[in-house]
Amino acid sequence: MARKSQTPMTVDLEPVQLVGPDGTPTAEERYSRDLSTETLCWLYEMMVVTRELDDEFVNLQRQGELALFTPCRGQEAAQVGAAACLRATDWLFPQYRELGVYLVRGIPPGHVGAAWRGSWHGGLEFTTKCCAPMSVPVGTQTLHAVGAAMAAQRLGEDSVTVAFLGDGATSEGDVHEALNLAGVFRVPCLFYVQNNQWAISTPVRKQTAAVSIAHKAIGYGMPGIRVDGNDVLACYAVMAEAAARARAGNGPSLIEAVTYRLGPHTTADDPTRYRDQQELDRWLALDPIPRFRRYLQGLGLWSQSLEDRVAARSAGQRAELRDAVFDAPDFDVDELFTAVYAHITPELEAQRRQLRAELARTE
Ligand SMILES: Cc1ncc(C[n+]2csc(CCOP(=O)(O)OP(=O)(O)O)c2C)c(N)n1
Ligand SMILES: [Mg+2]
Repeated sequence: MARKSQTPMTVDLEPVQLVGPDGTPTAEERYSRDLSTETLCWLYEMMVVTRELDDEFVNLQRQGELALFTPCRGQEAAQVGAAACLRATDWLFPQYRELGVYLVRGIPPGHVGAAWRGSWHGGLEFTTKCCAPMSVPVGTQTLHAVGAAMAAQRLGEDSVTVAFLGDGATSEGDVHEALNLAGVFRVPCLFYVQNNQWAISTPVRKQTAAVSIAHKAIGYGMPGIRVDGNDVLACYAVMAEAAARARAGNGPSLIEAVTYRLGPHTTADDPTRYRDQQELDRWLALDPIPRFRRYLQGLGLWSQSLEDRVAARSAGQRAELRDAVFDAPDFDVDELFTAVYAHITPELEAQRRQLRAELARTE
């Protein structure tokens, strides 16, 4: 028997766009562009800082200081816009490419660096900011996000959780289970898919036979929204609306931010082997940062002093990251065991003793 649902049975294929590629406001009227001057300038600053730090992470990896890195170049608007409208107590469940999200949440870049250096697990510093550690096993974080949302629901909190995932992750069984569970229990979880067109070398057209990723929402009984992932204001507005819906007890949403990964999948990847320059050029013309700068210029909010301030902040953050990575303290192996439960279990205590004994033999 079909269940009555208030969920719309259609999804608009045209992504929500508030600022066009030329930086002028679009005719879209369903969402507001009304943010304070301070917030608008801060969104710009966060996107630039994200890009600058992203470059620094790549440099550090090339210099042998980091094991690997997953650049987010091109996805700054999708990440900054989505994270910026949330509350500090809304739990985030990232995949591994969400540098802009970490920065908006106030996670120090050095802690992200420590995780990629492998010198320290990095997890604890993420969790103090209500952000789960990065998830390299693709899609598994969506189940954690739903579990946390169920907990918030049962505790009567009005917080939401966000699962950040990629287009490739939507093919994982875990993601189906997470979406289904969230839909059935109407939990306050937002599924935020950054469709960056590629899952390593697999293009999105080979990822799904659905009309779009957002269209899958219909099958899970939740709203599906496509948004221009290179338009920071649109990402902000769509996410804010979905978060308000979830907070009011009206269940989950599936948001597809249509964007592009301008760089390689990781520092170990060479994208020229599977995609052509013409495609890259098309997306370079849609770069989210110059677009938003033009928008601020149109409003009379851009100034050389804003640009100088942003450049100074970026340079400071880059230096801070380098210092943190170079001076990272040696990993305290005890944390492998003590950071798992509030009180260490007898099994973990036995493992800790065994590892200490082995280390003592090799020293
Ligand atoms: C369960 C699992 N299967 C395969 C991999 C290998 N893998 C790493 S990243 C990736 C592509 C994921 O693509 P997408 O979800 O679109 O995220 P993006 O890297 O584009 O941000 C794959 C298949 C993995 N890490 N985990
Ligand atoms: Mg992808």
